[in-house]
Amino acid sequence: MNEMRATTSPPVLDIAIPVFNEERILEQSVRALHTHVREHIPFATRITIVDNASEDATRLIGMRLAGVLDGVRFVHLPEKGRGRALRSVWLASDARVVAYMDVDLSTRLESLTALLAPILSGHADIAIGSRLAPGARVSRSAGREFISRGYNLLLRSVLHASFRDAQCGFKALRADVARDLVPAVRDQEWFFDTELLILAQRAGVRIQELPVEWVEDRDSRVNVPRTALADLRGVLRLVSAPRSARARSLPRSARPQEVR
Ligand SMILES: Nc1nc2c(ncn2[C@@H]2O[C@H](COP(=O)(O)OP(=O)(O)O)[C@@H](O)[C@H]2O)c(=O)[nH]1
Ligand SMILES: [Mg+2]
Repeated sequence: MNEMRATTSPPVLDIAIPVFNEERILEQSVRALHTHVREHIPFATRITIVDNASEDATRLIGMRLAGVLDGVRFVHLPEKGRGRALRSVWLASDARVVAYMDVDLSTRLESLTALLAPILSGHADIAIGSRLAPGARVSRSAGREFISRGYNLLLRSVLHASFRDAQCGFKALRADVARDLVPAVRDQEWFFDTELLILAQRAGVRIQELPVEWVEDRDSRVNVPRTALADLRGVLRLVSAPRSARARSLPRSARPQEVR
């Protein structure tokens, strides 16, 4: 890991922005998030751009932004995988709450405060944006909508998922809960989110869904058929997870408490 800039005191919140070949929007998105955080988030917050093996100017832009924007750092990993990026940043973070959002800012930044509120107040351990919860307003292609609905229906029927949208790129959780759960998550790519949430649910961790306003950015890094197949394999693996793994006791950190 190559940290280009370190903040002096531990922040309360660390927001990871996973990026792969995002030279076109990286700068404007990070600047928009940086401004939003400065104006609306009343506690110390770090933004961590985390790049895996980008082949364009993402790395140069990310390093430059870390150099000029206070509280922004850049991390580079040699191997691809969005789950790998989140795992790496979250487990190494000294913040009390860790989060991530997609660089295309498909979810409105105005939702960030509402995402964090249940965690900071001690009412939830994980908060996730949801495009399929009542109240969500979503603009995306019919194909992605269909796949998303079908996939999440499968999670609810086969894995008894208590949440409606596993894959929204807008999530936050207590850092100690991340440290308990993330090492057990095997997938390092797109199934990472689903696996994390299913393990959390099985461990009795409290997950809260926030209906979001989502405007799809058609510029996507997702290979839909390949990712769908990997997701199905992941679901099968979790269905057949040994009983002992399913019955894992509540992590010490998952006990209700306020984040201070
Ligand atoms: N670090 C990292 N980020 C990735 C990787 N693949 C995709 N991303 C990022 O994950 C986020 C969501 O990707 P996107 O293509 O918008 O997904 P979609 O909205 O589901 O089509 C974006 O910020 C991407 O740059 C990867 O291998 N590593
Ligand atoms: Mg996107």
